[in-house]
Amino acid sequence: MRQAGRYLKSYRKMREKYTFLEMCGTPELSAEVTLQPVKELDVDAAIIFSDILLPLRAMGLKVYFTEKGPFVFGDEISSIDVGKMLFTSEIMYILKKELTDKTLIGFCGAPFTLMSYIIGKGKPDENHTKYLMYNQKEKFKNRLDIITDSMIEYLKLQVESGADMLQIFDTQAGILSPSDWKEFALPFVKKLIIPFKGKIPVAYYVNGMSGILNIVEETGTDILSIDWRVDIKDCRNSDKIIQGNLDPAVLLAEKDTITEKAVYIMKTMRQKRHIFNLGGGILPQTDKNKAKFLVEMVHEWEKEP
Ligand code: 1CP
Repeated sequence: MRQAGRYLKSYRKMREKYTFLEMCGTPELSAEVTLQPVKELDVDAAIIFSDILLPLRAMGLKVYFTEKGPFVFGDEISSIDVGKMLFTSEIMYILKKELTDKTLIGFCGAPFTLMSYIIGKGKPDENHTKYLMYNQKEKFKNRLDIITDSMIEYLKLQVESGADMLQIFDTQAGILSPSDWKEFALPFVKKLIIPFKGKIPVAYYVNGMSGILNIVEETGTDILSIDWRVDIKDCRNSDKIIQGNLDPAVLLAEKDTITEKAVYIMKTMRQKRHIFNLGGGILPQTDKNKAKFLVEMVHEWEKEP
């Protein structure tokens, strides 16, 4: 989850010189930022420095990142021109050379989440999204189809360029009722995952969906990445690999609290297939030393029989 970003001094220093888009679009810079948390924290995986909204620029939309957050303009979306995303390949080629014993994670936004960002012009608007979902159902689903097919192309590009694992972020799907999730999220996520089944591990990240963990299993994902609102013990019997789910805010606490909360997760998932991770993006005010402390503790714990 958002390993790079604003909590690292090295990142903030680079951000003084370049805009976020410059950093994402310049392979050498993006690769350098991707590597910062790997070098500084010794995490086991690197997620490429980009954003779920970036490929929308190759789909006929305008996307900007400002102090106030992202902005997305334009209503008509078209299928992705993957040629415009080739800088992503270049980033991955650079990273593959550097990351010999670490997993390289490629990613994209899930169709419903991207749709919410498009409708909200960069800031998801729950009610307006649902209004269009109910009142312009066919158009809504057509657009979800275009997004799904485009993200398949974009993920394929990342796999061809060396991704070891894929993560699909469905940060907004938690606003849906279980039946709406089944209609407006599930079929598209399923379709998105199918081309990669058995070829490369796919993680599906859900946020705020504790009530429907069982149906989320239907996506066909290999790894279910969960937020911190779920008690991880409720996932112990899942047939998926579980990824998560420490509350990122725990890293603002003292070390004994960090230890207590992390150990609960590790003890609960002992003997299970589990990837330790935060349940959401790391907070900008996080002290790097505490993040490092957590990584070291998890590594120590893994060594125990
Ligand atoms: O420096 C800055 O001002 C830019 C801040 C920033 C960063 C560091 C944004 C804008 N995006 C990112 C990078 C990013 N975003 C990565 C790359 C890996 C990394 O940094 O380590 C990834 C995987 C994302 C994914 C992303 N972007 C999600 C899904 C995951 C999640 O956090 O829920 C979402 C919803 C976004 C949208 C987005 N991008 C940026 C902002 C400010 C937002 C709005 C939502 C938010 O604040 O999280």
